[in-house]
Amino acid sequence: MLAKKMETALVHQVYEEMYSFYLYLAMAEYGVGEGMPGLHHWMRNQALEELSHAIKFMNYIAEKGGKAELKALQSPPKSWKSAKSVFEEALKHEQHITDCINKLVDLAISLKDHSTVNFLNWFVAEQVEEEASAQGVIDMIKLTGNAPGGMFMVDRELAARPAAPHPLMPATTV
Ligand code: OFO
Repeated sequence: MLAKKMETALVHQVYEEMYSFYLYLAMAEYGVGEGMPGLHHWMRNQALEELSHAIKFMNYIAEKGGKAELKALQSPPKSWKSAKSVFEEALKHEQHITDCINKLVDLAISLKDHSTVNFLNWFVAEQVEEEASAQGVIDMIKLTGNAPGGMFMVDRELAARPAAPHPLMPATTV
C-alpha cells in the first residue's frame, strides 16, 4: 500500500511521462514537415518509450493497490527553428524529468518506502541514458550539421535508431 502523498506524486509522474510522449510525437511531426524521415523515426520511437514509462508507473501504482487517474494533457509546441533546437528542447525536457524522478526518490526515502525507491531506481538509471542520447544528437549536429550534406548524414544516423519495444508490454507485470 502506498502512502497517499506517494501515490499522488507517482500519479503526477504518469502525466509527466504522457506529456513526454505527446511532446516527442510533436517533434516527430517537425521531421515530417522538414523532410527528415530519420528525425521522424527517432522521435516516434522516443515517444513510444515514453508511453512505456507511463505504463510502467501505472502498473506499479496498481500493484501497490492505488489508481492512476488520468489528467488532460497540455498541448506541446508546434514548431522549432531547427533540428538542433528540437534536440536542445528534448535535452532540457529530459533534465526536467530527471529532476522529477529525483524528487520522487527523495519523497520515497523520506517515507521509508523501500519498494518505491527500488522501483524508481530503474528510472534513475534510465535518465542517465535519456539525457546522454539527446546530448549525443546535439553533438552530432554540431559536428556535421553545417558541412555540405551534413544534415542529410545526421538524418540517416537518426533513421538507424532501433525500434522501441511494444509500449504496452510492461502490462504483463500486473
Ligand atoms: Fe524520457 O524518460 Fe521518461 O520521461
